[in-house]
Amino acid sequence: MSDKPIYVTQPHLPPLEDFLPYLQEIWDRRILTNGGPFHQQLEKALCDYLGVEHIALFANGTLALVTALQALRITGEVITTPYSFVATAHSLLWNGIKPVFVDIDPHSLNLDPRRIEAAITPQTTAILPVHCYGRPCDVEAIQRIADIYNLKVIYDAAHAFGVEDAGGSLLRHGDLSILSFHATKVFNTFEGGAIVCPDAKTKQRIDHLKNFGFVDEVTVVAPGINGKMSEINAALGLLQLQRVDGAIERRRQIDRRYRALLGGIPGIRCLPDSGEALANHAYFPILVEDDYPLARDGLYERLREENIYSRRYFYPLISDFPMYRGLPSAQRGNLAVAAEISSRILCLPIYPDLTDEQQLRVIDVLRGCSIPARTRSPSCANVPCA
Ligand code: T4K
Repeated sequence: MSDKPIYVTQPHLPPLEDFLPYLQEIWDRRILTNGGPFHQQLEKALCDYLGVEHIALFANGTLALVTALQALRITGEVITTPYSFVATAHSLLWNGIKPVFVDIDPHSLNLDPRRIEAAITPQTTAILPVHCYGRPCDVEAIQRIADIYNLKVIYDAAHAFGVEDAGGSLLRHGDLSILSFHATKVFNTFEGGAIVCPDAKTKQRIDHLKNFGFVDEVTVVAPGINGKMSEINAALGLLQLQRVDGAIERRRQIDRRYRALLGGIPGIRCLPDSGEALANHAYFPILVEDDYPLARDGLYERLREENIYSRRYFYPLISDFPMYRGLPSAQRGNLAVAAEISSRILCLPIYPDLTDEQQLRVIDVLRGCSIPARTRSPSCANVPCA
């Protein structure tokens, strides 16, 4: 067992001394939250960086999702993917909305537009796709369907910070997009999130909804929640933004090296480029195929024995959790591609501070287990590879 653990990710942080002046300002000002100066500065800075019109900051991505659905007054049924983090579907239940799961595309691993129409009913009001791993959905096909059936589109873009397609920010698509700035994300503010929206009126409604529905001291227009990002998180965001390009560049190098060194291993399949003009390399998912000597869970365990904590994002499927599995759309027959991918997926460690040596440790385990039993090194001898 190697001594230092390697996790699937590790938050990128600035030097502590760089943060202290921001803290001093907060201490001096005594404005800690409720849309303070750092909150406003970060909203503006993120609009500039991401190339979008309006951003409303949130305490986390889940509150942003819950509020986005309320902002557009979504009710009834919403079409979504089972292949995501559970917060995607939970945001629907929090709003009393019925999730309708639709299978994913085997290449993009995102909601398959070819299957959406068959799931639309008179109760359907919106589509909630996820740009899974920051890989773009088929935004044009989804919008075409939304236009025909008069549906709203809210993108769960929790993984898609900074991703661009040929026309610019991926976040400009749909009616709204939400982001997560959780510790595990490409851009983190410890906890945090945002809604990206195209017009000032919607942004104003979202701002009311994230502050209990208050418009002024005596006027409450909706049963809003407390979803505001605090000044400490916003200040950290301002500092993180100065370093995020370097962080994404380092992720890109790690991604390239994985591809170069894993490419030749039979049974290990890296996902191909998904066509984005600018990727963020938020995750490094691989598929463990039948011709690899270990099944996915065997490889996951083998890595753990070496103190390497890969993650099975996203297994189990959301539709397999108890609060969803009774839904007709949650039945396995309806979600065959998602079930298959979920059983083979493994996300390898990728984060800016991952060293070349640490990455090699990961690659060595994958390589070691791919060698047929007779020729395997002693360190792999106890692995049931055959
Ligand atoms: N939509 C999608 C598609 C999402 O993926 C998410 C969140 C959301 C919506 C909701 O956004 P938020 O409300 O979270 O802003 C993690 C994150 O908690 C979650 O934010 C994320 N998706 C999900 C994909 O991953 P876990 O349960 O895997 O986290 P955890 O604590 O096991 O962390 C993973 C590894 O990261 C750890 O093994 C070690 C490392 N780590 C983690 C934390 C929290 C650190 O080194 N330091 C840390 O502070 O869910």
